[in-house]
Amino acid sequence: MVTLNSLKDDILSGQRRALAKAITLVESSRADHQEEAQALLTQLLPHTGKSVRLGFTGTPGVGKSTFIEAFGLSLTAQGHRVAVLAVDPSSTRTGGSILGDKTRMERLSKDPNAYIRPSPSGGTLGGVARRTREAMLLCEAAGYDVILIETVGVGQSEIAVAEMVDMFLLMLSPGGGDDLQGIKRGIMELADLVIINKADGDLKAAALRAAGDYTSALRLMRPKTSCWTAGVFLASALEGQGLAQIWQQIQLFETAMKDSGALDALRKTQSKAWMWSQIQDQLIDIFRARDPDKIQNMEHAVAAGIIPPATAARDLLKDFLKNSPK
Ligand SMILES: Nc1nc2c(ncn2[C@@H]2O[C@H](COP(=O)(O)OP(=O)(O)O)[C@@H](O)[C@H]2O)c(=O)[nH]1
Ligand SMILES: [Mg+2]
Repeated sequence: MVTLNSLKDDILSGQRRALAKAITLVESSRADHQEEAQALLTQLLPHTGKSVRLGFTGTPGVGKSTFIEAFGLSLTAQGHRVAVLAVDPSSTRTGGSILGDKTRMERLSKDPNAYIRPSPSGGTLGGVARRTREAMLLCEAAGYDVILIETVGVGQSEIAVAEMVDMFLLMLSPGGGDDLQGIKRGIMELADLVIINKADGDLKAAALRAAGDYTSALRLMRPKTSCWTAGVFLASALEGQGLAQIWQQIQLFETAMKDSGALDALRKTQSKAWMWSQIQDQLIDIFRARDPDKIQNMEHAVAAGIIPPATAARDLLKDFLKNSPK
């Protein structure tokens, strides 16, 4: 495949258009595109893995996009190449994703050393996460050394992002609704770093108080890894405050994780988990497509309380396996 080979070379030489084309391929649901995308990823795999992978989460409005833009600009100014991706399972082709709202990242999107890709749209969270993860690998192959992934603060997408990055950063606002009780404990436990954003103007005093509260809360939690303790840092994305300190923390984290072997172990675990989630997703797709009428009937019967769910599942599985070539 000549075209695939030249696409590969163009990506490796850092051409944005080739990168965009490859991401489009990865995002396509067409079977032949998927085939090509997987072949391309296999070829590029040796050139991936060299970036710092960062996930940002927090309730909508906390300032993730503003922060990522300011942070991204500060990194490109230091000579880094920054890719910004998103996981937003709620985004649709017409509605646009959180990052589709380009007004907030206008400056970064004009930066030749930054590449911004909105969330893939449509489909299940699993599908959106796969496409983002593969886009991340393509960005790495294209030479981006810092990957920033923004997640919308709803449901499972945070966990999906936490499972594809090295470091998970939780952004909170000083008070403003997401107080201690409002934050899901589970998300707090996933955080490697907590950022209290909007520590500026009238909110500064509240931010300082919040930092104290969250620091105490973090102390009560089990550390994710033995080589790192999550801390709380203040920032103002709007004024560009705190960015340097947070970047320093990220570097300390990466060093600690690398030196202890924890980063390598984490990425291995993530890759294996990734394979299994793909098997799960694809099996379910095949399963659903096999006998949609029977599945629908079973769903009705289960909903109507005629057949127990577990019995229906066993029945459908038995049928499926009977009709599957060994
Ligand atoms: N005062 C203040 N406002 C901010 C800061 N960061 C973001 N904002 C504002 O908060 C709003 C939401 O920001 P946005 O980045 O879209 O939040 P996201 O939904 O988490 O991506 C916008 O009006 C921003 O201007 C900050 O550091 N200080
Ligand atoms: Mg946003």
